[in-house]
Amino acid sequence: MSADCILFEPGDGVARITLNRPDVLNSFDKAMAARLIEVLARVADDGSLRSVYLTGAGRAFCAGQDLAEAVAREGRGVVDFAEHLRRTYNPIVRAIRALPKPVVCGVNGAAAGAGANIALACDLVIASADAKFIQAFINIGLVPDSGGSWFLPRLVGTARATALMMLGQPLSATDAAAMGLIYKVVPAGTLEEGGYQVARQLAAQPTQALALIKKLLDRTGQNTLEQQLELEAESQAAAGRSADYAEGVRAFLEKRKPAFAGS
Ligand code: T3D
Repeated sequence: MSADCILFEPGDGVARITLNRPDVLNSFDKAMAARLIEVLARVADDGSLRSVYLTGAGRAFCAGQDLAEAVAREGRGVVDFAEHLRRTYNPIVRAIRALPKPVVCGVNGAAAGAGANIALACDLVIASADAKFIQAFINIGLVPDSGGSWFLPRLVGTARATALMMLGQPLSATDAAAMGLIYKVVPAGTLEEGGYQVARQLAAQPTQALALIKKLLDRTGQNTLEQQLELEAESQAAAGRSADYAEGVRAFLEKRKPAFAGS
């Protein structure tokens, strides 16, 4: 497996992960999917890494499944799409959602198919003004995967999700932000300031509280108000036991900036 298909650059408490197959718009082959799963597991285990910045090399974020590899698979006569998803995209989406650290996706260009939905699985999506989002599956006779049919209706409502999934047309970053699909758009060429710097800021914030917020957001769609109130109570109890809470309050009373250690 070529390690270079995913660049992993830790620094400033941020795990910078770059999808790196620019010649094919960072589309996923089996090796890149496996390497991303491996790198996400490493980030989960490393307490010094307190946020993730996921982006793409070159002019695109990710064009989804490598269609040349998909055709080669068919040529070998073993086309088990379900098994392919279970071994590649599903573990990636699960790893992003289960990571107890915020994941910022810096969408630097086209995000299509599984590439679009892996972006939507991240906690904060920040896109360059020249980026676009495409539920490209229908254009080749497939259905959305990588959590798209779960994330899209929750983010933009059923009417818009239906149109995006059924029509398969590109959605500009500006329109994506306007309809609440992503957090925000930054001018082309400024993702480093607008995207990476957000990941850097998050890496200096109270990591445990951020992980608890992520869990609260993940549960809110399924929970009743009663259940969510109880989860908030339990989460606050956990946050209140953290060293970062003690530091936050001490810093406030001492009128200084808090230095959160992430513990
Ligand atoms: O198979 C399974 O197991 C099921 C899983 C499915 C998951 C999925 O993600 S299905 C969806 C797969 N993705 C797509 O259908 C998107 C295909 N790509 C595009 O529609 C366009 O490339 C874009 C809209 C993303 C960008 O268009 P554009 O005009 O900016 O670039 P381009 O010229 O189309 O692409 C540039 C190169 O990248 C080109 O190669 P070349 O001609 O320079 O040698 C193109 O073939 C290559 N490329 C782009 N996307 C893919 C790809 N090569 C392989 N797989 C791709 N997905």
